[in-house]
Amino acid sequence: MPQRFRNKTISIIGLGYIGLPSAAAFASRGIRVVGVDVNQNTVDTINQGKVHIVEPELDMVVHAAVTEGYLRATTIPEPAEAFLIAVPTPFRDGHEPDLSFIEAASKSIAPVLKKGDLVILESTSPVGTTEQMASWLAEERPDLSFPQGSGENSDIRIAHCPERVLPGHVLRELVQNDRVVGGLTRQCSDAAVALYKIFVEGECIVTDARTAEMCKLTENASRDVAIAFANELSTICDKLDIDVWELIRLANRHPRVNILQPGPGVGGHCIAVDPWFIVHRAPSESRLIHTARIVNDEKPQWVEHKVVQAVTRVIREQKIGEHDVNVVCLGLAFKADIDDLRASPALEITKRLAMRYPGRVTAVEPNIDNLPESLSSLGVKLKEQDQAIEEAHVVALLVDHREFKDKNVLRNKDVALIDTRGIWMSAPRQL
Ligand code: SAJ
Repeated sequence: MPQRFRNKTISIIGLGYIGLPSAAAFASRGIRVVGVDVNQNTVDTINQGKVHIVEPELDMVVHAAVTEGYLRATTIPEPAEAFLIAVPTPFRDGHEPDLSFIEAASKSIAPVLKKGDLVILESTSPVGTTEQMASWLAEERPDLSFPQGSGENSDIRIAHCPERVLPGHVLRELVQNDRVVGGLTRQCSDAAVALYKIFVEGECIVTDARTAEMCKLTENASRDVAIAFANELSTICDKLDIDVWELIRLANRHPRVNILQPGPGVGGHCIAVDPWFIVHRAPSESRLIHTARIVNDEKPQWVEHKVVQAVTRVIREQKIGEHDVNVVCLGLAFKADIDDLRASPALEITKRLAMRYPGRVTAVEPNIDNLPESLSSLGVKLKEQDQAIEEAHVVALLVDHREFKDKNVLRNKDVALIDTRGIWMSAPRQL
């Protein structure tokens, strides 16, 4: 372990999908960690050695860290030598970045800051936010000096180091991924690198704070644009009666082509959000990034339209009433093999269909036990795959969960299929 943080305390502000795994990673290396969260339930759960989020192996690591006394949670910040801010950065109406959580977190740690401390912003942030955070801290603590005023001689070191981990693989990626570290000065970066080296095995690459902010936004915007290309291809191919999955497989045989997979839209709290932070700061220049957001955001509506067409066809061909048609949505999560329904296109499509066909929509989601209120209140039922398919007239395959990939239960069944993930290509009817 680097000498600099031996026997020191690290405080993580925000114990969510990034903060809690990071806290656990430091604590599991024998570092004293104080986790801070505004939610008392979260704090109580962690102090009992339990977790409030689903992430493979996190429960074990947190349990060990708490039992061995390295990790403790609280609602009120305490003095520490390094503070790591990992709070949400959503957007408001009009896709304007909402920095209020970062502002509140900065102001909450300001009273306990002391000379020599390091503050790192991990939250994905629009360009300029680290400098903004430094100003908030300086306003609260005029008795301390900060890099924006005192350069390398400042009392407090400040850096941005965006998280880049993939949900479902967080503990492994936290350790193995390279980290981009952008200090407000070189010594700020060096202090941050020394901190991350406690558990990061990937390379810590130093740049300035603005480039580090833009780097994270660029990574997610790049993926969003690539997915938008695949989604656009899927609607073009539908119109031209071409199998988009075969097309992409063939095009990807070219040594310099690597097209991603179409889906029902882009979900989660990262890829569908972060590109807007670029668009907001440089609207006239971000034409491609902006358009990709629109293409991906409109895909759920397109899928809904395909389901409606299928229902109409079934009614006509099977001579049944609209009130007798059973629509089954396979998958609700925002991507495969997770239980996270946040900002999920599959959830949005299921809701839209439930409003259109009240009482006729069934959901299958192997990773949850109960439907969210937003669906149960619309009369959606949650069923096992086999039973739901047995009663189905129209099936919308929305998430490529392993349970669906493993077993194509539609074989030999006369149902209309809208396969948004292209995993049941041999199904009897492809719309
Ligand atoms: N998706 C497709 N087609 C694809 C790939 C993804 O439709 O070919 C969809 C998924 O189904 C999902 C959405 O995109 O709805 C996002 O999923 P994802 O797996 O691409 O990304 P996230 O949101 O789980 O995590 C991303 C990652 N960023 C990149 O891969 C550049 C992760 O490394 C980041 O740390 C994370 O965002 C974050 O926190 O910003």
